[in-house]
Amino acid sequence: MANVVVVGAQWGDEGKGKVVDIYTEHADDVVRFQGGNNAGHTLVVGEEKVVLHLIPSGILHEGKRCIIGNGVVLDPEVFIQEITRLKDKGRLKDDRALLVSESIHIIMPYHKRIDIAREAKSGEKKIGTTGRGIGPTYEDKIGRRGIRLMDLLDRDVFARKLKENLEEKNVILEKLLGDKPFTFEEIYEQYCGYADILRNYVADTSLILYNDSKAGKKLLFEGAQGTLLDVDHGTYPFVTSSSTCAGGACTGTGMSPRDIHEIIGISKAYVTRVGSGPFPTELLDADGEKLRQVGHEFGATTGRPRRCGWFDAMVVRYAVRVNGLTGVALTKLDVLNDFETIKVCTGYTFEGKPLTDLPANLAVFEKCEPVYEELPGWMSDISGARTFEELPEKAKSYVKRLEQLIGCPIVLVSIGPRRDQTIIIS
Ligand code: 2SA
Ligand code: MG
Repeated sequence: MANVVVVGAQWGDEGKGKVVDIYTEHADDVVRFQGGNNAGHTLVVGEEKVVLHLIPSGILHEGKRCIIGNGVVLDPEVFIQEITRLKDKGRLKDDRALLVSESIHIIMPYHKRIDIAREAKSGEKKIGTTGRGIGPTYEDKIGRRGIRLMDLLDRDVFARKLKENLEEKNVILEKLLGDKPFTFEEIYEQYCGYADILRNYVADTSLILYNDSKAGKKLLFEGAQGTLLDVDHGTYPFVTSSSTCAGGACTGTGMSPRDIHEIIGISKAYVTRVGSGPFPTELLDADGEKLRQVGHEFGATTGRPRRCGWFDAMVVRYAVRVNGLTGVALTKLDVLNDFETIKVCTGYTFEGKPLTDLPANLAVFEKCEPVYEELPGWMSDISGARTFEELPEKAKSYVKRLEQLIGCPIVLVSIGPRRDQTIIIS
């Protein structure tokens, strides 16, 4: 295995954390390339449960280098909380095991306030954001007025940029959103304090990755959210504001596409989504509630109940295409243990006509009807299986059918939260 990108193949929360944790054993550097603390990776290491929002989960393995690339947006307060918690637990003994790009954009208090105020004002049309200031921070990045880590580390540059930004942000907050403005002082001193801690982690991460890769080290790129939440390729506007697809691993780190060798998509054996937007296979009945309860489908970041539905092969087939997936890891198969019949969406119809590919137009997507195929459930506990052969015939048939429908090999099946509850197929 060489350099690997792991991305979500659905709407996020596919169980990437666990799969990344497994792949980490073969990697030297673990890298995040987009998103921020809107992500939430829950990991179970032995008896210990660890939730990480910003720091790559590779940090739980000694001797790995963890990198937060330029494509991420960083909330210094959350970053400092996470390192403090890790250190309290005896982890992150060497500060240089964690490096942050000097070009990373910083989430400011006004970004969070604008995110929350805009959502509150949007009523029916709200996106259902995590309220972490992610969108407004990326807006400033693309609008060329963002504050990067290198700016924050220079007190004069930071003062100038903060003043310029506040002039505009306070107008937005007060006049447009009816919210409280910020004073320069309340942010400046606090953020200069954060800068003193961040200084220990800053690096030219693009150069480090290049040199590591050239030296034969293995890099693992850890995506957050999922393909259908990509700002370009997702269900816009019900998306996050970053490039969640495999291409984001290059723009978000400075690595060349030629240095990526494997792209693994993570997909649940069913589908979940948090926030608003189309979801053709959503179940609003007892089956949906059963998936939520059995699968513990509540957001790791906000605790919100996730919307649940049957596996949608249209969605994952699309993820195979736009990411160029070389393999799919299928997670949470065990959540389906107790269903007599399992439905799988093989295609959609729109106004009675069949569709073979996902519609780009949201108005069409919203009106798509799923076409289902029914498969028999295995009605037994599979969490003890350790090889594909040990799975019940009906569970094997389910996995094989999904593989056919998505047109990509399923290389791993996860049947429980623990590391050992994983079947590696190839
Ligand atoms: P934002 O905050 O601007 O990124 O929100 C925009 C949309 O993106 C969705 N989104 C997510 N969907 C699933 N999982 C996410 N991360 C957390 C987790 C979610 C949580 O990993 O558990 O705890 O609630 C995530 N992050 C963003 C969001 O719901 C909006 O639809
Ligand atoms: Mg998650």
